[in-house]
Amino acid sequence: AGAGGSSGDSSERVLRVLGQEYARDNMSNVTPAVVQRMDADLLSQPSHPLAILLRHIEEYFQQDQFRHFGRCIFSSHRNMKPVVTPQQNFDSLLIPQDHPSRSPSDNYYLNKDFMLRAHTSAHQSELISSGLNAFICSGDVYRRDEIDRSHYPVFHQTEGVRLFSIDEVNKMTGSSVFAQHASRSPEHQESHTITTAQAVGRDLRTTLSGLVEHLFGPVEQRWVDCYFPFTHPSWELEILFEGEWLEVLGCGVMEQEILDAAGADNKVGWAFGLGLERLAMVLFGIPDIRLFWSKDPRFLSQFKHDAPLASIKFKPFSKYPPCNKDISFWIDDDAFSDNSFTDVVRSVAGDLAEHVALIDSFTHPKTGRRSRTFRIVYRSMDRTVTNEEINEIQEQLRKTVAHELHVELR
Ligand code: FA5
Ligand code: MG
Repeated sequence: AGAGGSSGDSSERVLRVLGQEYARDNMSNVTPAVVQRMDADLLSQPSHPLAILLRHIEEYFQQDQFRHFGRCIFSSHRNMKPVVTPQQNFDSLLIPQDHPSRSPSDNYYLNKDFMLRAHTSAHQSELISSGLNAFICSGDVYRRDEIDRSHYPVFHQTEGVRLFSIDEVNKMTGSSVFAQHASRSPEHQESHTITTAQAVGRDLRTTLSGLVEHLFGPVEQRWVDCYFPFTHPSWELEILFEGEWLEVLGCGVMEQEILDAAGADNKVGWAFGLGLERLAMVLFGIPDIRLFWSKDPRFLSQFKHDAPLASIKFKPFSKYPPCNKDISFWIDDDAFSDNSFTDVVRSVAGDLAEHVALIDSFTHPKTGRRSRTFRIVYRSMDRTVTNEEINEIQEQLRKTVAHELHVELR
């Protein structure tokens, strides 16, 4: 079954993804349900809410404040291929060899050499190497994850990068850019002076607060210190929405080592990555992430490509009743991960699976076998499901789980 994966029909020796063939190996864990989503190209459908949001983001970066003698500073990229190498997704970003984010239980690998990008940061290095100083880069990203209203194995990100030359930083700070023999502190990297790090960080936060205001109008925001292997210092931006603080993006001052390796050793820069679904859910009041994949006209007709942003508010259609089913099993395979189970649920139940909750988990004190009980909430977005059809799906799920994940049903 590969690395805890449910690889669909794993008797096929090659995987076909976007017209290319990839030889399967023991890292392959991409599922047909995910590959099928790769043609959707939601960002290119003019009236899709994600496309509307992205257009407004792109529009912000074309405003006068981001022009130099009338020319846009930021170029916009939407066509970078989602199949990348682990080198692009991890190594180029200084993510250590043993970092947990590389695990096959969190990522979709085509084989040991290729994977579906887990973030748009995978393209930072190549775009900088190509000579760009400022860009945004948007596309679909893929992660093996839990199933609930805000998680889907495919979502979309926009990456932003801006580099500054030594002259530009000098103009902002009036002092030198690079530090000699300094050590890293919470405020700056070893090769940056503190004034450089502060000026770049300030420009980053001003740019992003401006973006949020461009999209939302006045809204309460706060910056939270955080950690990424590819930026330092790093922050997350949270916005207050209906009484709750929501994380919408991660960002920071780019690690100089990344710029050096990409041939921009005489520049400093910032980068950010934001989740388009999260922003769109908040901005338009969309309650469930599955709706972005809906073909239901009651959903799609509510979004008009030329409507002013502030006028777009989703009116949910009535919710249909859920149907809950539990499944319990003993695990006999060390490679089992909870995400390998949720992948099987996605493959068998498709978008009828609204939520998967781990409701019980224990290890038998004598045999050492692990046990899991999951509750699956089935619900359709556009009709009432019958107990009969869900029983059939649940039966299929039990068979597939037993067969592919090497578990013993209880
Ligand atoms: C990253 O992906 C970093 N690459 C962001 C970054 C870029 C940091 C450049 C610094 C410099 P993170 O995993 O936190 O970080 O995801 C970034 C954003 O994507 C989150 O803030 C959130 O808005 C969105 N996001 C993350 N996971 C999901 C998910 N499962 N479903 C929907 N949106 C998600
Ligand atoms: Mg995060």
